[in-house]
Amino acid sequence: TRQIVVAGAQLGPIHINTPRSEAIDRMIKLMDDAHQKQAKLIVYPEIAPVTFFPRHVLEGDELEQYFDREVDGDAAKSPHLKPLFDKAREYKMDMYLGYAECTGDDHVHYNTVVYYSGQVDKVISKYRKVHLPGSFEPYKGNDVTNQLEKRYFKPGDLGFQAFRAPGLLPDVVTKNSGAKANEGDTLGKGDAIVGMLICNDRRWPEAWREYGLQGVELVLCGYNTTAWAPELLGTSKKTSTREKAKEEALFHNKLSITYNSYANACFSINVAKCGFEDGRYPLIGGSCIVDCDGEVVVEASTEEDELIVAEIDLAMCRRGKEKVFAFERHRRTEHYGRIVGQ
Ligand code: CDT
Repeated sequence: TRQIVVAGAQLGPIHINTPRSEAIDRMIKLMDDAHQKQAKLIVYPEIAPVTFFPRHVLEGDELEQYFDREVDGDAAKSPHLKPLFDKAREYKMDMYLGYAECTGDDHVHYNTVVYYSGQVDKVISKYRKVHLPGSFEPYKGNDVTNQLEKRYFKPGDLGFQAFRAPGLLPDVVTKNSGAKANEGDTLGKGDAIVGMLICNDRRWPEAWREYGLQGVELVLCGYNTTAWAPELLGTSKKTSTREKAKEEALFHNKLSITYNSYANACFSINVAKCGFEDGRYPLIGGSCIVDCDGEVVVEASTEEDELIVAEIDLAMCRRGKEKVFAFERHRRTEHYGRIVGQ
């Protein structure tokens, strides 16, 4: 077996005026809980410690306050995030941490996540969101919900690089799931192959398949998904009320993560920031850990801070990777040209 306890740290609303330190305290409380439950990995939502600011029209310092420079646990570079790294180091816990990134000299903005390995005490991977939803120009009207990610971020430029999380699995592990992160790569005994997505990416099978083709065993994805924004989502007879629109948003979340986990024979940990931010903007919950057969193993039941935990066995991925989704035997790439614009 390749068993491991993993956790998703769903966050309830973070308002414009929620102090950053208060949000970090809440995140640490969830990490304490994860540690008590023996979790080796914790996944936080997209742009975790602040309100989902792309819904607002912002400029200058009002906008820049939400961005962090280099996030690697160094106090000088990202002081308010340091307590999370300190705690993860103490607990030897791996961490997926989403934040809004502003690069060094050229000041490019990305919607970013880093993977910190508590085993080697280092940020070992970074991913920048590729699929940015919404619009560049704000929607018109007084009571609209904007999603200005195309305005505030550049599309990610790092692609979908699966990576090996060293020593994430216990030492007793003897056999991997048949997965390889790269051509010719052999897994260390305790390594797991991990891929990272951010929110809207989870709706795109191409993103998952990029990881699937690298033998991914565990996909991590944080999200902020509006439950009601007709300007963004469009309307239909089925989504005429706020209640129905939210039901549909939850359904599409689950549809995306369950099918793509199945079709790539991998587990996934999907984590929301949710509830009503500023008492006005509803975000869906529905954080889930999904297994490699597409089944939900555990699901959040609130729209508040809530830890979901599961013991999963990455060896289960082997069946899908060797049978139904043995890509090298069954894919017919000669017919897939349109997908990459050939
Ligand atoms: N943050 C983010 O990417 N949100 C989008 C909003 C809905 S667009 C269908 C999402 O995909 O959840």
